[in-house]
Amino acid sequence: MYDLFDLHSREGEKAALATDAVVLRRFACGIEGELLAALNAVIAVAPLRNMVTPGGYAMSVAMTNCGAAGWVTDRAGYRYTREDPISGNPWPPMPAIFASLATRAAAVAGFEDFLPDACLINRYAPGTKLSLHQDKNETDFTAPIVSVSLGLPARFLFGGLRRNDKVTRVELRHGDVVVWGRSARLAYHGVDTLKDGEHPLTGRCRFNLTFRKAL
Ligand code: MD6
Ligand code: FE
Repeated sequence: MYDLFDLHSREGEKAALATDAVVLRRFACGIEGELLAALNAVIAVAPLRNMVTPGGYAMSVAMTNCGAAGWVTDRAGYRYTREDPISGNPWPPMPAIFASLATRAAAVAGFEDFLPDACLINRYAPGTKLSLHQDKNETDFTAPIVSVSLGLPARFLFGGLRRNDKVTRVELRHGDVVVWGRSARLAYHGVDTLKDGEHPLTGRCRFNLTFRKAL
């Protein structure tokens, strides 16, 4: 059912980004209304906020979490917490539609039985970006990461295991899902400065949902 199309095609179902990393084009299309409704319910309880890096800089991307664990950063460092530091309450539960999407996408990419316990929600406004980084605060690197793009398109940067390795650039559009793991699990990646635009479902922003097994 899923053929390998080239990385930059619009209609290709499944494109290799690197070894053990794939883009599932428009995989989330069809349930985006439900995803955004669930997203808004999470944000109503655990508002988006600009976290501070250990170095003291406010991140331009606004973030929140749902699930048993949430990724946070502050002057004390990067880590996962079970509670939202703003409210002191547990992060909102992961909506069933989120978890099932992540599990299905992982399976299509060759990772069976992915059960995420953390979903980081990122909101990019025009002009914001996410610098090249590795996701390495999780305890179990055998699980993949599933990343869902909603709203405005963004240029995603995907490198190798060393910061200076060559970077592949790929546009992620509304509904695209990226899955990576195994040899790509600790690859450097980032998001270029978001261009201005207007999306019918999200307005002037891009949302990204990143699912992980953190605990
Ligand atoms: C983003 N994503 O696409 C940022 N990390 O907005 C990430 O940092 C990310 O997409 C790990 C795995 C997938 C990702
Ligand atoms: Fe990341």
